[in-house]
Amino acid sequence: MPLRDYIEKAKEVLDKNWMGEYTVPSVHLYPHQWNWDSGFIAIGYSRYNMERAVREILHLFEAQWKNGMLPQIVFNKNALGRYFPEPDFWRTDLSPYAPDNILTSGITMPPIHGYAVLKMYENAREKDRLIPFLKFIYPKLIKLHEYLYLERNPDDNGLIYIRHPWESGMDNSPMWDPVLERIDIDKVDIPEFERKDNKIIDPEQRPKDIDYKRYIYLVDIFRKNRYDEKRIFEECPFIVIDPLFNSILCASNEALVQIADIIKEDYKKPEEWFLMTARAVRDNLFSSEKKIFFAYDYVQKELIEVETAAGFMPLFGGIASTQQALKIYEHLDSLSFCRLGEKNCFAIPNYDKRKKDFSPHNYWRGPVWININWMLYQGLLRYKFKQKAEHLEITIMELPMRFGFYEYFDSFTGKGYGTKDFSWTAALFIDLAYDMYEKNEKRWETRSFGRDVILNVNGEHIPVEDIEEIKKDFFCLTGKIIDKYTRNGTVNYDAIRLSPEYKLLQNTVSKFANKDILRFSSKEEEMAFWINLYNMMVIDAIIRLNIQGSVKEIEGFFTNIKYRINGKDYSLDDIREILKKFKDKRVPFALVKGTNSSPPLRLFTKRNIRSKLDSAARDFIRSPEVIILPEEKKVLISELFRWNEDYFKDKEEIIKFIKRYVKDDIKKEFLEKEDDIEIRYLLYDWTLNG
Ligand code: 2M8
Repeated sequence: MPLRDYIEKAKEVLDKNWMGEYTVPSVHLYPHQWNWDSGFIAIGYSRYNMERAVREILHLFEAQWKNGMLPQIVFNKNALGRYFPEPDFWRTDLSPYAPDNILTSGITMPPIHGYAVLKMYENAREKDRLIPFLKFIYPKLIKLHEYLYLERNPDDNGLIYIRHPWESGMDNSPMWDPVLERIDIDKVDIPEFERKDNKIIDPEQRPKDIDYKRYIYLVDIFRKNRYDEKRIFEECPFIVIDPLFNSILCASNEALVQIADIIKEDYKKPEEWFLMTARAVRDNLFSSEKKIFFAYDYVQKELIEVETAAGFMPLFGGIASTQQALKIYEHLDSLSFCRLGEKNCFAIPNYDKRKKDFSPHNYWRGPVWININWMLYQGLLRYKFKQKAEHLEITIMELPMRFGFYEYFDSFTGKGYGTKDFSWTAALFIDLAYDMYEKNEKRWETRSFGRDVILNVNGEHIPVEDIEEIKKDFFCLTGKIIDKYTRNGTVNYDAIRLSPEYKLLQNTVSKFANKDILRFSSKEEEMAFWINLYNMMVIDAIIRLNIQGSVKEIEGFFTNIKYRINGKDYSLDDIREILKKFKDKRVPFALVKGTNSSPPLRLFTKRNIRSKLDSAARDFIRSPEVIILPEEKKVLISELFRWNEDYFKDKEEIIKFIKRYVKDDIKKEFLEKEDDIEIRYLLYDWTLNG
């Protein structure tokens, strides 16, 4: 299905959740308007329906409290009774600040709105038409931030606290465990209540009852104190400084500076706020040893040393110093949070997946969330971690494409959890998909040589040498380069460029130009030679042509870039043609194209070729490039299959081949028995694998 059709599907989700003035996160589970959800949703709308984006934000700000607080939930009076807790429980009417005639909860959420409004402006085709909206909303955004800096900034240093896990948006994050566990539910009074969420969604995927008891205990403190911030601050056991909340605040402060500039307002205030909070987060929440930012428990006066995705969010807020960014990147791109090229690992899970209490399916305790990944994607771009950013971009688009617009996803299998048809998943998918459309053509600035480029001819006189020796050198250097400079599918092109092995390899391949090296003692040797040659030629071309982002930068990469062998020139496509004569379906999975979607590099020799081809095919079939979904009667596969029609003539051949390498019994049985399987192709990630 083309990308355009998925965009339509995402729009259908938003249409379904659109209530006329705002969008609910999900009709069944969350039937009201939510604070930060609306920010993300407005970003999605601004790509194709600016009027809705504007109305979404306006409706939320109509419910802004008189003290500036923007509530977590704006309740729909006609949908009461389906969610817990609702206004009868919150009793915000006890506060002098609650808005008149509008029902809300009594807490706030991460202030993404300044950032979202700027994005709307950036996405607007007719920018001038958005100016009145910017002028109207700007003072309200300032008022929201003012509330945070006045009421939630106890040390006056810009570190803003939250007073409920729901305010973090990451409700049952393991980050909050140590703080919540101090509330001894047997010793405190907890009002009676009845949950609704776990009747709609499998309780295994939701917070536990004990969590809810503590959530409710906190709400009870708020209402008893009539939402008076000072009194709550004295009594509340949950006062924490969250790196996610503060990073989002910084991103919005920065956006407010820009908005002020656009509408010609003074931007001193948001600028000062940005600098103050950024500095305080840098100085107080960073752990150089653990390579991450932590939350701070204001009551215990200590860092909460629990590693979650929130700890990378200072990339999004533009807070991290360059050194801090490099440090946290090491942690972000590691086995704890899915490393580039790691098998069966999607995007960035919300919690360190190597921890014992990591859960792949429970809410904020492990699964992948699209909004968090979307913000991390922006942060990675900002700090120029380009390869990871582009890989993340594709993965977070693929999750909903492959599995549906779910609330959260399993980072090992990609399966969707929580509610279906979730608004911010759809909205942020739209945002990325529109970007992808715009970028696709001009994604990589292409260069064309308009002629063949022969890589291995440098005009030097090559002395006569034994052909077998040359070939031996070639195999040996290929092995060394793969061993030393590649790891889990990632190639360190810069290190290869400077390495002695690469110099020798260049020298060796230049000897091919006028030597008859195409004489082989066996079919195995010939196959291994061509496969290695293909893979090394890709590396050589990437380095010599100084390719930065993708082989797509070079027009005719596969047809015009060539090696000369004994006077005849061979392009990568020519080599692929030659390899076809062996009629071995595993070959396409041994060839590397220098992309993130390529299989990892391997050395092939006449001795190991049979087993290596087998492991290449097996690893590919068991990687995220092939997804088998028995419940949906679908198999999602890499475009590689489509490009190798000579090997795979029809669906039956593809299925038969995949079946050979599938481990899981249920999937195997499905492939054997089901005759109505739908094949779909995945996005191919052309980003350079290095
Ligand atoms: C979830 O939180 C609400 C409470 O705010 C809930 O569990 O009932 C969180 O995922 C939160 O981040 C999100 O804004 C909200 C609505 O999507 O649901």
